Amino acid sequence: MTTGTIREQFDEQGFVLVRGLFTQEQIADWRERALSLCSGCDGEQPPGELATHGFEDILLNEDILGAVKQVLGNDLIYFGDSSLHCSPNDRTFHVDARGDLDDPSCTDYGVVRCGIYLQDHTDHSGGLKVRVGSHKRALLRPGTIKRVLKRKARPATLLHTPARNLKTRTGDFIFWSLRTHHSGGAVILKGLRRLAFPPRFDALIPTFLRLPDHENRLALFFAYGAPGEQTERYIRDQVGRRPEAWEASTFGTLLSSDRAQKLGLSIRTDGVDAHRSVPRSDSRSL
Ligand SMILES: O=C(O)CCC(=O)C(=O)O
Repeated sequence: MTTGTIREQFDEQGFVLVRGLFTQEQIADWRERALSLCSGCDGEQPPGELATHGFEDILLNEDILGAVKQVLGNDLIYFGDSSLHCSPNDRTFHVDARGDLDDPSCTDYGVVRCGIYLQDHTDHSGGLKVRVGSHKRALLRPGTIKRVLKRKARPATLLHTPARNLKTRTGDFIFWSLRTHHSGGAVILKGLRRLAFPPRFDALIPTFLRLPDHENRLALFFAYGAPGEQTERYIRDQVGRRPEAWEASTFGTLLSSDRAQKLGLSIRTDGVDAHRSVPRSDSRSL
């Protein structure tokens, strides 16, 4: 995929799907490691971010960073927001932008989530569902209605866009705006694979009508931000959440600063620092 199409796809759709960015060997290796980390977690995420679990090469992967830079610009920040999912999230459309006070119809958002699904989701349900173009819309809820009534966002931001199941193959890479409405656990119908319903409706579709789920549905998620107020607000919000995840994270030492710096990636350890009683000498903002 060329630079132009990455940026265009993101602007139009709120997500980018890059086919075949990784080899089958890479995926098999990551999947084996993920399976062993997930065994004994009872479907929960193992605490700690991805570098802590030995996936630092993914966070520093030049192809991934190159694609994300087409959208966020050349300076990226990794602040420890990443995880291994051992099962899909609840089926519901949600957004992950935090403290987002700007009108989505006329502003960009500076943080993206990247996803690598470690199994096929063309012949299996359980992948990602998005509302196409919803990064320019707001989720319908009291706060966003109030913002429209106060004329801080345009009424059209409350209109929903169509749902689509992103049928990823092993080796594909996806990233999306944290404003994009999305859900895990997408159900693909047998025989009518292009149809996509809202997540709550998916939950009602009988098993015999849907493509099967994988027994172990594993996915890696990680976020990068562009320097700016939106990223700062997001980091401040995340630092206050999930203390056990921060306590288990050691990415400040694992992600070599020189290597990250050469790739245009700043490492921020605000979250780890806030949840450690003794300040760490190796914590830094590069
Ligand atoms: O589990 C998935 O496929 C979606 C993950 C998700 O909702 C998220 O990362 O916010």
